[in-house]
Amino acid sequence: MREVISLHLGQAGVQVGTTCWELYSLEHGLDTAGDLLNCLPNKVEENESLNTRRKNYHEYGDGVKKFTDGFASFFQEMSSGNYSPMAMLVDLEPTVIDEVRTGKFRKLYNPSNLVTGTEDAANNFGRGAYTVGRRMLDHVLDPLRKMAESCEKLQGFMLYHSFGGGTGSGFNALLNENLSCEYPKKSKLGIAIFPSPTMSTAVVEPYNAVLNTHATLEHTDCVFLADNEAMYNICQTRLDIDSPTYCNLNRLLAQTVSSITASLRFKGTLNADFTDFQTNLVPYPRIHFPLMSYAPIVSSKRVNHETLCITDLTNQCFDSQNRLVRCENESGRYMACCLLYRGDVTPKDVNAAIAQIKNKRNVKFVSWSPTGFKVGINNKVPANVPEADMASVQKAVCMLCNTTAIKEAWMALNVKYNLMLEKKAFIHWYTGEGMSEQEFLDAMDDLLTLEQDYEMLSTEE
Ligand SMILES: Nc1nc2c(ncn2[C@@H]2O[C@H](COP(=O)(O)OP(=O)(O)OP(=O)(O)O)[C@@H](O)[C@H]2O)c(=O)[nH]1
Ligand SMILES: [Mg+2]
Repeated sequence: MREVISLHLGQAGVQVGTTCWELYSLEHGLDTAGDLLNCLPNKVEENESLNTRRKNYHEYGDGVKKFTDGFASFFQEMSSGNYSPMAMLVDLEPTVIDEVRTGKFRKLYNPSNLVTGTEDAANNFGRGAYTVGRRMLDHVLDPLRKMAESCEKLQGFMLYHSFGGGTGSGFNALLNENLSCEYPKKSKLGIAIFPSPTMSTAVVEPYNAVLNTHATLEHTDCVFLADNEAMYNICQTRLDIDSPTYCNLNRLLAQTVSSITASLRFKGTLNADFTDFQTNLVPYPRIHFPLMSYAPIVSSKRVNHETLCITDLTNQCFDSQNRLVRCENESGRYMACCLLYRGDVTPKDVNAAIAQIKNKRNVKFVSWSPTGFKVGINNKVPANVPEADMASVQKAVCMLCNTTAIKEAWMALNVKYNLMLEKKAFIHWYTGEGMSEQEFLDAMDDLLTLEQDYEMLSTEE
């Protein structure tokens, strides 16, 4: 068994995370308290009885119960016989996690894995990484160590967080550094909310995002990016939601993340594991920020008017409208591309779809990675929460692509950062928490280099 520990940091990390776990519970047939339900959500699986499922999950050898299914890489069995997410929810302030403690899924989570402090990082990387965050660190590392020790063979960590929040940026940086020390061989994958080009909840988001990226660039292996503006637009235009809320955005993101983790949670014909993602998606250690796309994104109202064949779904993933990060740079070049299919999908259909993509003029790969496709197929049909915005479908695809088009997003971020830094605006909040101006300058240089790296990769013949 190869376990994955999920770490959900700050408001965005926790809220995106709990939305993912709601979906995972449904996919694996668990109720809100983590008890195995009698039936799975999808009709095709109705004939799989509870006993068969228990048997599939467990194997009794020498009187010892062992898991045989990927399910156990994400869920842990409790002494009550119920299952609990192998996850920690962490926030420097209590209100967001208190909602989990009192909400519908309060029995799902192990209370010792819900960690809160008393004052948040106030949108300040410095508070998250140095002052307030540091005081909180041991309260997180202790239960984490316990969880890690209970693993048969820990595969790595998934960190969910925003780039813009003080906890999401600063505490993420601090934790990354500590994880690298304590678990140097374990992979770290991120699911991060990137600051949107025009929507923002705090003026200092660019500072936090750049400081976080600088601090974690050498610690983290791969970070999948989503931005709220892109997801907001998708919800409005594709799912007919007039004023999307975080809940709507998080459901869209959770569905995508679920496709990424499906290959880790379920057996499959062509599965991709943690190392596969990295090997295929990260050509150079620093160039580790793939974009996510998903298809089909369609409301129940419209689903009957759509063709959902594999070729169409694959094509939709290459449409910038289906990307969870806004960057429409058509001159961008693909360096690597993972296509993760779910449901009723055959390798033959996939090969045909990819052959067609290769002939498309607007899908350009860099010359040194001409056919970089990695394919995953998982037969589990996507599930849907009862009040979902998206229609229930029998197949779906998530694309993770490392494209130079992302340099646009970094450029926009760097411009905002540099403008504020030139005027030394808001810097006193950070120096007040013990940070030096030099750290701001180092971060600026590092991110400019990153931008140039992407630029170079996109023009290289
Ligand atoms: N998609 C999504 N984005 C969120 C959510 N909550 C906050 N954000 C975004 O996250 C950024 C702000 O960071 P938060 O996660 O709220 O901050 P935090 O990590 O709790 O840090 P502090 O509150 O400063 O301690 C902004 O860009 C918000 O738009 C959420 O539930 N979903
Ligand atoms: Mg917060």
